[in-house]
Amino acid sequence: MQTSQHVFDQYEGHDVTAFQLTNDNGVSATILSQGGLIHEFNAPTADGGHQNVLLSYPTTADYYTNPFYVNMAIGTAAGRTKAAKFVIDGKQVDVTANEGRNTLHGGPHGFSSVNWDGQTAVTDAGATLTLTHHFEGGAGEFPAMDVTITYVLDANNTLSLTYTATSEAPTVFNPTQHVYFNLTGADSIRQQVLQLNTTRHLDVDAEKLPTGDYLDNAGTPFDFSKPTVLGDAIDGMQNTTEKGFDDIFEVKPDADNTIARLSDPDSQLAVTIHSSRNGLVVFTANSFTDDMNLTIGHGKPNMGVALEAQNLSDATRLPQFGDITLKPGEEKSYTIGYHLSF
Ligand code: FUC
Repeated sequence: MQTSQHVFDQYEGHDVTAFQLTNDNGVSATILSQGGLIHEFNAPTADGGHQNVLLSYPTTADYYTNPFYVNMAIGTAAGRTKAAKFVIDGKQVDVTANEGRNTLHGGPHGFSSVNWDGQTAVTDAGATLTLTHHFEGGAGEFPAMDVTITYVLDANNTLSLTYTATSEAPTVFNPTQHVYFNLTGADSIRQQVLQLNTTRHLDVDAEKLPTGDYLDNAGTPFDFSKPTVLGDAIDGMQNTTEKGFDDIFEVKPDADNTIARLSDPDSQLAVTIHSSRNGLVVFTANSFTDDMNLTIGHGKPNMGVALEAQNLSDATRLPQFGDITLKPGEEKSYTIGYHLSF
């Protein structure tokens, strides 16, 4: 187990630090202080090299030219908060809209927007990075919060991210990581295979806001109950506006919190996602375009698949989705694990 760090580059006038976590099996993860984004997650290959299972960009600024939050930490509220407001205990909090009249992924000053302080360590749990940030709050912002994200790469090839927060005023806390997987570096994930622990997904309106209704997956392209070739499922979505998935699945974590597994049939590579919460957004990068210069080439639809583990979004408006509140005096933590097998 080891950790290292170096100055990755500069972004908006400050240094961006790259923190690398490596285990004894040759698995490594590189996390940037800017946006808490996971720059690379590498599996060892038979020829002594490594395979990055995420989409990556060469520079920090490149990540921010892409509007789709590539690999970034997302919070305090993943997904869409309708009409840029939420109500807790009868009190309304107004925040800033950044997608039409709604607030997407924690708004313009969310977890993805800041340069986090970082500290590495090797502990019994594994190679560890702790990112911390104090969000100031203020008018149009989510209430002030202290947030820690702990990234641990363990001896069993699991990279786990634990988001912990406290706040002085009632707020919401529903973090995720917007990782885009592509297990092979091919220019599309159509050949890769996805299985989800889910029987239903959410009905959404024209603004992609959940209506509160659930839709059955069975008998539709949303049925990932068995390992399913993504290209086949995407073909079944060609009559939708997205021509692919940008959808919120209600997931049922099993005994070890497995909610999803993405695998490549040609190699032994697979990623299993663990989360104790009830939501997973699947976004098949339908809107990636040629002007995006990723490390594996120009952007194109279905170049990666974002698998965003979270609580079902906007749950203060739709309480049947569960509890995403964070109240003064409470500390809440959520963990997402990505287990690599190869
Ligand atoms: C997912 C989608 C959104 C958006 C974002 C970057 O969360 O639901 O539509 O594209 O990713």
